[in-house]
Amino acid sequence: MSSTAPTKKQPFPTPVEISLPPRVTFPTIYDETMTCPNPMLQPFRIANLPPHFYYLPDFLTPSEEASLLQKIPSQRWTHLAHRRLQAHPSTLTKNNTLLAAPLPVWLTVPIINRLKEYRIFAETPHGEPNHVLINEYQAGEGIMPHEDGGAYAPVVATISLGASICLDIMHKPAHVATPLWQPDQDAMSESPANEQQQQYALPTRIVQEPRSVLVTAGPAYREYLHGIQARDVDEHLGPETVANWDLLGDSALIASHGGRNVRGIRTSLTYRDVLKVSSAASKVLGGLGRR
Ligand SMILES: O=C(O)CCC(=O)C(=O)O
Repeated sequence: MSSTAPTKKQPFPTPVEISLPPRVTFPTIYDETMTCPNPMLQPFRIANLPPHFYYLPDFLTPSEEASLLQKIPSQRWTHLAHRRLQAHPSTLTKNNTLLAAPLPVWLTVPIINRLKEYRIFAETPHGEPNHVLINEYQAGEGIMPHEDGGAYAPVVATISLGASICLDIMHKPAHVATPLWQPDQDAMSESPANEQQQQYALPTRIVQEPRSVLVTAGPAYREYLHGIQARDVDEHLGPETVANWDLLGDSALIASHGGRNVRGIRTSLTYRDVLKVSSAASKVLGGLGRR
């Protein structure tokens, strides 16, 4: 016979337990110095930008790209004035917490393992992305310059699908000419701060080709703004005006069009590691169908 001990009634709502993983240090492979201790990423560093911007062309195959585009659920879009978006597994709560839930398989295979091969999220608290924001831009649409903020570990991997687009990188408006990264102190004393800054001609542009991934981490994540101009054509693209020109998979294609990129429908998948994850809130709110 089973024992039926009386249970104490719990007050509702259940207290929200935020589980922070044991490793909460920020990445050291993406520190303030110019060096890249990750040999997997070193060949892909955008040399004429501050650390740590990496551009990997052909991260996906054309059939993987087609399959991903076909699997994006059509009923989940939120329509904004100049783009539409959807978040997986869900949007964050008002206090930037992710309700614990797995990413759908179509967003993880083969991408997460490939990101792991390059050790891109190796030092973030969860060791892999737990959140994907999908943005879709028609030609003529864009996103205002912004930073991604403190809800996430300072590493983002942006996969581009469908068409090429230019991402603008710029200083924050309150930028003062204080070097944000220094190889060593001697170099600093020999060179005025503004000279150090001029080593990187900002604002600049990164071309994101379909099937590429752009990794933005550490100082690159924290200290700069990124945005996409709402335009139909990106013009004057070449080695002098595009920071990642040498890393592009097909710069000859752009050159053959006279340095012009006629925009098409471009979809981005931004993979991030949300710091605060709540299992308890997930049980309570997840059942209410939050997405
Ligand atoms: O679509 C992109 O490449 C940029 C997206 C972005 O900046 C964001 O989701 O915060």
